[in-house]
Amino acid sequence: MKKIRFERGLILALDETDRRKAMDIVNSVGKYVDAIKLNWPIILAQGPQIITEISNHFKVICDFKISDVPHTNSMIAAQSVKLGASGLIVHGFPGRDSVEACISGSHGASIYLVTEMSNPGASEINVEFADRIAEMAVQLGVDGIVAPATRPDRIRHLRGIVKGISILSPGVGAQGGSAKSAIENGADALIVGRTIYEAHDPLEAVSNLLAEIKSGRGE
Ligand code: NUP
Repeated sequence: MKKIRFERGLILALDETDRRKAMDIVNSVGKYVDAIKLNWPIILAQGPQIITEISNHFKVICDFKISDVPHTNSMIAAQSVKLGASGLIVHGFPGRDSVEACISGSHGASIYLVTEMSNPGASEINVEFADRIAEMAVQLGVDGIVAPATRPDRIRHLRGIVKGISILSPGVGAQGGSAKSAIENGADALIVGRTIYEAHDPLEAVSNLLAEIKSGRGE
């Protein structure tokens, strides 16, 4: 399977549950982003076939934060890929065996491990073991990690651990993070939802974000 490349540095988090609105946004901004990330809200609202429908035209990352025992993880990964996913977001905290099951179940799809979540509460417990998950990501040879744009200092720190694999950063805009700062601190791509799909003009929102990403990359 062809790996997802983050040339533009932007992933649309399509958490819009209204089918028409969601498809309008996909049709207008799809070609300007590197991938479209689908999470439980749209899957539960529209059914898993939405993965297939969108993946017929664009790269899809399924953000199911897969975090079960190995056997179940492997089945979730396989079913997601069968429906059309090119990438999967997986939790690292259940341990190496559970992540390895996602890798083998996904038949070459890209795997991104969540190191630490972008919400403030992640500081309670999650931050403590994020470095170990980042180390595991490197050891297992996954394609990247998910790290918080809300804490750019943590992106920079984790970048020091995961040289050579991608960092995807959610938390820009609605959660308070800055696009430019996340990129400057080592993110390869931003995961952005509400700032795009709730915008009066989603295409304009994408174009503003792409300009910030370019500036963060020093282009
Ligand atoms: O740590 C994470 N934070 C986060 O927001 C890991 C994630 N996968 N996400 C997802 O990114 C979240 O579930 C949502 O789909 C998207 C961010 O959306 P928004 O805050 O830009 O609307």
